[in-house]
Amino acid sequence: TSEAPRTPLPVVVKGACHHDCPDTCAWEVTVVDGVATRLRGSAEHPVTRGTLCPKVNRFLDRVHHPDRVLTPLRRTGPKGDAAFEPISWDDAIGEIADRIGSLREAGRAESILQFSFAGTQGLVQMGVAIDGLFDALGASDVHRELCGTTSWLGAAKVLGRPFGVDPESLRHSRTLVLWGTNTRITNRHFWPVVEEARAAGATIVVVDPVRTDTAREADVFVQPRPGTDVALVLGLVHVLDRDGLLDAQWLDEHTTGWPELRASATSWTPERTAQETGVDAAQITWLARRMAIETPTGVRMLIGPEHRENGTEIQRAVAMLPAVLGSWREVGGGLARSTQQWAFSALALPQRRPARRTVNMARLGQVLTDPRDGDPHVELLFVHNSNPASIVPDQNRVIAGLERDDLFTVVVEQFLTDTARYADIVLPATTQIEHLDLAHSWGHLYLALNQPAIAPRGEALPNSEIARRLATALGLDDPVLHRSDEQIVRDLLDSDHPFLEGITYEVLAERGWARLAVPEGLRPHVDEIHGVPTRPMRLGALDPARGPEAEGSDRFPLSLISRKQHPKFLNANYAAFPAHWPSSGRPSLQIHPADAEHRGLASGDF
Ligand SMILES: Nc1nc2c(c(=O)[nH]1)N[C@H]1C(S)=C(S)[C@@H](COP(=O)(O)OP(=O)(O)OC[C@H]3O[C@@H](n4cnc5c(=O)[nH]c(N)nc54)[C@H](O)[C@@H]3O)O[C@H]1N2
Ligand SMILES: Nc1nc2c(c(=O)[nH]1)N[C@H]1C(S)=C(S)[C@@H](COP(=O)(O)OP(=O)(O)OC[C@H]3O[C@@H](n4cnc5c(=O)[nH]c(N)nc54)[C@H](O)[C@@H]3O)O[C@H]1N2
Ligand code: SF4
Ligand SMILES: [Mo]
Repeated sequence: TSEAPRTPLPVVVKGACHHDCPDTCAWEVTVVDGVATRLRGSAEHPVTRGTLCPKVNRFLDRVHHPDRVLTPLRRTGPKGDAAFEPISWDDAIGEIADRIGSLREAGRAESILQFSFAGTQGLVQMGVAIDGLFDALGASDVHRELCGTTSWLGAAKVLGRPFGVDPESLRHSRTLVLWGTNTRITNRHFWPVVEEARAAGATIVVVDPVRTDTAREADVFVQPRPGTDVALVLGLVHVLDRDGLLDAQWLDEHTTGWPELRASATSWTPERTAQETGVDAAQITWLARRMAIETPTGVRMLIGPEHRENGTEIQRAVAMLPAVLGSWREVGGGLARSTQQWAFSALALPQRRPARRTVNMARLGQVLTDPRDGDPHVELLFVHNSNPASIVPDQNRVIAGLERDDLFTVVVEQFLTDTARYADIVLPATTQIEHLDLAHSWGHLYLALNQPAIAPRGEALPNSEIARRLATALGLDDPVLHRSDEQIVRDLLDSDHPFLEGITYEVLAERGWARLAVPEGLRPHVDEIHGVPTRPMRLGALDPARGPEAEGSDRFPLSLISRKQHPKFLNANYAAFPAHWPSSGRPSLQIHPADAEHRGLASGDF
């Protein structure tokens, strides 16, 4: 199963989308004579339901795009100019291994930094294989924390290990609040669940500072000022308490910190909350009552508000609402957030050897440009699965770092991205239909086996194979570093956790995907989850302060919302493909007419 088929008769190969997207669609690739002729969403998969999305419908064009990097490349011009010559794999691996080897010998292994994120979320190609190599080298490691960690921390402060409810269970909600998430664009395979709930009588509420595509389809749209969500939660708690809508016994048995939360909400009358948030006082009262009375009440949140200065506190506040209300008691109630905890608690993920130095990926620009930042200074940067010149904050500084003459940069990529243009060596990476992987999801409870449908194009190699070749060149012979991709997947599944009951490599290879064996109706943070303590939920005083970005601040009079708004982009992917561009053909900024007018800006200016 780990070889791509090559027969004249059409063969259907099962796989799954690699993108950092909560939907993790299961797909089927039709292959004729080694050529992929068709890609479609699995019709049987309960979340994919036979469709992919506008980003990935043309994925085969991406695989066969003339701009694919298909051989190793060595830089021949100034950094950033994308002037390269093709070289052989032996030369590329040899040169990188020499550089790594001499830094190791000089006792400067920590001046090697691997930088990667979630270009593919497949566990083998995202990290397991390459992490093993860099752990063995004792190199500096990257905290892959640009997405979801702020949100995780906020939720974890309340929930401990923040298992959310299965998003599919929200079809039973009667009140469904999509809080700071743009489902129609970012999590489109969850939308049918929303519609099922609505058809069964649910009211769909969207809480977002922007009237998004999702807000337009809601029954009720609540539009707070950016970052004022903590005040909004305080206002809701105030009404719930004032109107006697809370269950003292539930609070007593399942939570701690209610007295402190209650005290912090005392002054947040609907009127005061309205002043702070811009949401109508009557709507605040309505929402609180609705969430308490028309149950089950489900709250859906991904990561939108985590980009705010007070992002952790916002997530913490929103995570408190279902706890205060006791929504977790009912199937269809509770907080539905990233489901990653479910899969991660079950799979046999390898133990990471603690790296001696760990770099916060958001600080890459600082780390590369300031010799006093971290010791030793980074001399070798190995990028895979990421495009830091585009996705890391403080872009000018990141680029200044990538321009450093004394930095040796390797980029493993499918395309000459903004980052790859600065590389000393570019290594050609396979795409998802050219390699094997195990896909878990942060938006549902299914695992999928992605089997290679076609042979690698040109000389492209999977990240895992690159790690094995480097290990060989560096004389690292620990068998763990030389496991095949299939063996890595088998090892990941080799766990006696009950959620993996009945899920074997063979079952996945045959069916393509399987639902984690999580019992139907299991209520996280109410029921026991295999010995993981998830109770009591921790309430406490909430802090509505918004930090320096608060409105009216002299330093930051405006609040930037950098949301995901293009139906055909996925983070930095596809920006080089005109067929994926917005109709205007260039990036745009939406600004409130009042803010625009007083700066002399009008629609269409650029
Ligand atoms: N088409 C498309 N889909 C994607 C992606 C993509 O790039 N394009 N990226 C994928 C990835 S990596 C991720 S992490 C997910 C993210 O999925 P989401 O979290 O759903 O997406 P975002 O657009 O980051 O944020 C959602 C909403 O949060 C709102 N928001 C911002 N600040 C605040 C605030 O202070 N309070 C409240 N209540 N709302 C606020 C924004 O206006 C936005 O509408 O999407 C995934 N799906
Ligand atoms: N300005 C801005 N910055 C952002 C965000 C934003 O919305 N706006 N969103 C933030 C969020 S939520 C996230 S998740 C991050 C995303 O940050 P990243 O994970 O870095 O972004 P992606 O664009 O998803 O993927 C990066 C690269 O991975 C490559 N890739 C895909 N598959 C493979 C593979 O198998 N092997 C190798 N070697 N490479 C592969 C793709 O070609 C792509 O260029 O960005 C964050 N930063
Ligand atoms: S990007 Fe998301 S919605 Fe599109 S095919 Fe991949 S997993 Fe599905
Ligand atoms: Mo993300």
